[in-house]
Amino acid sequence: QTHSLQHEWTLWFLKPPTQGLEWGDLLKEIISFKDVEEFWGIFKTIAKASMLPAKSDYSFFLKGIRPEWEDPHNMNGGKWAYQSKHKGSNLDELWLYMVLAAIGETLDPTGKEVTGVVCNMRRGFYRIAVWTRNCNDREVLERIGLRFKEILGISEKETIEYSAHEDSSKAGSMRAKTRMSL
Ligand code: M7G
Repeated sequence: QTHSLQHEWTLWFLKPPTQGLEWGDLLKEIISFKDVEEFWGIFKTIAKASMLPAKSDYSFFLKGIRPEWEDPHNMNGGKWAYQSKHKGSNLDELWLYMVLAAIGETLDPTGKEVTGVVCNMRRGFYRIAVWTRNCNDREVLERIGLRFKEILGISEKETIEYSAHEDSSKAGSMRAKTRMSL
């Protein structure tokens, strides 16, 4: 017996940059799944996020949506992001909670906003993000942001920040202005 998910999801991997390759060439579609058992089969065999080389990403997105700003389902949207130092963190656990919340669809009370979740491994830090289709409905975004904090157990002292993909694509991810924080 299998336990179906509400939607089919796809795992993506972004390889660290190689000379001569563009961002889009580094992005690899790995595998899709539509039930809980298939998900566990995949998750337990892939490398833990904390073991990935710097500058690589894992993403889980609804099947048919690429983890890119340019995808029509993402282009008007943005992301809630939580960034933390790698050292001493429980990154692997937090990433698993995030993925389970995405595929179990417990992150998004509207059931329509979330397109996927991303884990960026960077030198000395990581970033976990939830991507949304729209970036203007502050009430909806706030609800998703609060769930995000709750799922990751983010303390009062730490904040998450929302940025629009449009701003990231113009200014670069690190410099995109923060539209909301929680
Ligand atoms: P990042 O991975 O969001 O954050 O973007 P980082 O600065 O912490 O590494 C890093 C760079 O990757 C961007 O400045 C872009 O050059 C490229 N990049 C990232 N994303 C998510 C996209 C995307 O969706 N589309 C394109 N074309 N480039 C991207």
